[in-house]
Amino acid sequence: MPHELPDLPFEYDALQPFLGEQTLQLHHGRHHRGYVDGLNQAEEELEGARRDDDFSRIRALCDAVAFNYSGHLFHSIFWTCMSPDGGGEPSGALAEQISKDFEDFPTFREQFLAATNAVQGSGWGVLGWQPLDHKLEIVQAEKHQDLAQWGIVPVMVLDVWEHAYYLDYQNERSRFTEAFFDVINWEAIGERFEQA
Ligand code: MN3
Repeated sequence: MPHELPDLPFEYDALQPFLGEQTLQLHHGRHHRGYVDGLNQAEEELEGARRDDDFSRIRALCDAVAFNYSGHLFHSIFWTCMSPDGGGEPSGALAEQISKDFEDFPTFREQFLAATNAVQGSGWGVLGWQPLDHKLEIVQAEKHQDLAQWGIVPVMVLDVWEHAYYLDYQNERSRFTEAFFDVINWEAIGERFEQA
């Protein structure tokens, strides 16, 4: 069953001035689509490898699945982390857990921004739930999958590949990541946290 590109939960021009229409069109329609296509292709090739009993390309195929699956998953979550009606602070169970694991919301915000701004090259800032310890953790991902911590369920992700912000912010990554908090969809993130 091939993977499909999910629709954005808002129109391409809905997040202005945080992100322009062109940025979202390219990001969703080309970049995210590229990961979906790459994942489908890699899975098709794996099926062929099993059929032909030829695993000579297994290393490249495992790499392609890890990269493209993680890219598809993170983008699918990323779109739901933003809303034209977003902003403010989390509430309910998520707010309580953030206070427990990060002292308070301003400290959490500061650590998340610091970690995300410091991603080396292309990658993501990730807030995830670690079920082994029952706590929230902030981690970095390089590309889509490197530096990952096993077991973590991503709850909130922020894309800091240059394609995510360059048209609107040029090289000012930290201006983009701070503005992300103006459109952040705490309701959807809170629901994902409770599911995790
Ligand atoms: Mn991206």
